[in-house]
Amino acid sequence: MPEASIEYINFDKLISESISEPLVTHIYTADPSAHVFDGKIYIYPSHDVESNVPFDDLGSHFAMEDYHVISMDSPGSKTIDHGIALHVQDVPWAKEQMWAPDATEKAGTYYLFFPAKAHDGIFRIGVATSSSPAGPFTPRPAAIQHSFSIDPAVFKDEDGSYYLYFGGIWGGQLQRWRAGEFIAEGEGPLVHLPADDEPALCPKMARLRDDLLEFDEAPKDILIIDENGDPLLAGDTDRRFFEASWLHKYQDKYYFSYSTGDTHFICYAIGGSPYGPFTYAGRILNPVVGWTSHHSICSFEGKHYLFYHDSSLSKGVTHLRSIKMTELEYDASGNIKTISPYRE
Ligand code: FUB
Repeated sequence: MPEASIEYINFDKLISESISEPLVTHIYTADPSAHVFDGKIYIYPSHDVESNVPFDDLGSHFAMEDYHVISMDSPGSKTIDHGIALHVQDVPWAKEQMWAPDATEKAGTYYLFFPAKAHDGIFRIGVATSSSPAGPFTPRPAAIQHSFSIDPAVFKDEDGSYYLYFGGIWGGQLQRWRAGEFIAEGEGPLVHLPADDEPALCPKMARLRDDLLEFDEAPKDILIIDENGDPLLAGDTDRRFFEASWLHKYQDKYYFSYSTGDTHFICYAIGGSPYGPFTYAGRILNPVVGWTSHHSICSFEGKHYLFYHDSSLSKGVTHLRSIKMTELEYDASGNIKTISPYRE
């Protein structure tokens, strides 16, 4: 496990071998969701903090309380921290654990989608709005109806439809929703997971209502299939979905990308519709220092960028991460070239 192997890593060497630097160093940030608004890059990350909560497989040590928005005029330029954009204390339905957010824009209003644990201990997804991409954001009084689990990612299609992708297993609680309602009993993240030879749990998606404040349909499974058309199995931990959904379009195809969690890859799958199915296509990012891996993909002036995080700045502390970016390339067939985050 990464925690146990930390003592064997030479962090100074690793930092010098990183292909990119942290985008901000005055705070810890993670889970970067990047978009271009008004010609600038806006990044919506988690804001990592020291929690003194012991490490566990539910991610209880990720005890974040607020969000900051980071912007930059262009890749490589100075980053600006716009301060607190939303705090858990201002969200009536949320109790704790402000995990990976995302944002979008419609008709001059900016929408921040974020997961948090509600007062009953169940993860839900909320929306907050602002007239500025930098916030501050005003939260809705209640979470999105019928929302659950974590890691919302919003995708605007060319026809003007908006879709929300979400879900995460283990601490993200997706395994507790297998029967369509939350299974409260059973401690630990592994209790309700499928067996290794059963289909893996699917990420979820739903089209958003015109006002982007609620789902317009019941959340659906996103099927990730292998080269034979069969669903990836739960035991296929190098390829199956764990958390950190992202959707982008390239050359008229839909690319669904995600983290494999306990095997630490960012992978992707390609489909012909925002609803999938998506055929597994390969790895985008090899493992980073730290347990989690989370990303987004954003284009700026004709180039494509991978936004990701690692724990090299904190010298391996799992819950103290730093956002980074690097160029992402496609080959002539539309496959993404795998990125290694440290030079060999
Ligand atoms: O930042 C908390 C959680 O860690 C995110 O929701 C996951 O995607 C993982 O990065």
